[in-house]
Amino acid sequence: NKKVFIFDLDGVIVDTAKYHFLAWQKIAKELNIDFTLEHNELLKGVSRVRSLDIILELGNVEASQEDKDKWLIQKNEDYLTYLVDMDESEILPGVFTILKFLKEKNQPIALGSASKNARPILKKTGILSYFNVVVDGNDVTNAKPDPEVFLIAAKLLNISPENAIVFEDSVAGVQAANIGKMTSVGIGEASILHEAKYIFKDFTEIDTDFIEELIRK
Ligand code: G16
Ligand code: MG
Repeated sequence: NKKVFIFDLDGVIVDTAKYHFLAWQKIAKELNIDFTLEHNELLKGVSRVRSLDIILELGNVEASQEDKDKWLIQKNEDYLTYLVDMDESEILPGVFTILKFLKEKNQPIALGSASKNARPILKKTGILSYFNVVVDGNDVTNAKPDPEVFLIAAKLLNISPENAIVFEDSVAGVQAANIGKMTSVGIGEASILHEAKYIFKDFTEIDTDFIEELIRK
């Protein structure tokens, strides 16, 4: 059975969460909202629009659509300034090894991210060519834990969801994979990602035997 290996972006391939955090923190400061690294966990895997709503809820701030739109633009413009200097060195440890192994084995590779900035990030880090399809925040209407983003990726490659393996660092993303009847592989803390079928701290803990086993299954 042909498989597809679907990668989330932020927290799996690159650590852009730190840049999202810095950009959101500026908005929060302006609004006098206390926004900590701990709060930032709530935004992982969550869309830009929903992220702003979560921050406003934290500060009990009600805002007009006009203001929200302004902050969303401001946040993204600031976020983009952090991406300017991004290069291959920001690919998280162990990721290249697995991508190369999958390519050697002729396995389809997909990106399934909530971000609308996914393509420029893949280009800047030099790994866009590894991906057979890229499905991101521009292509979906329903955010994770809705499985839409992963289902579209599998469908584009003509592979049934049961034959899709999803690497995710967020709870919502793991749930999305499970709801979509895909094999979920959590990347991060076992205590947080316990709903995942398999869990690894990072890609350096995944060996090629494990990947081979997933291919054969
Ligand atoms: C990423 C991040 C989220 C971010 C979202 C939207 O998702 O984890 O924190 O809010 O993208 O990003 P943007 O503002 O660039 O559209 P993922 O799915 O790659 O982990
Ligand atoms: Mg993520």
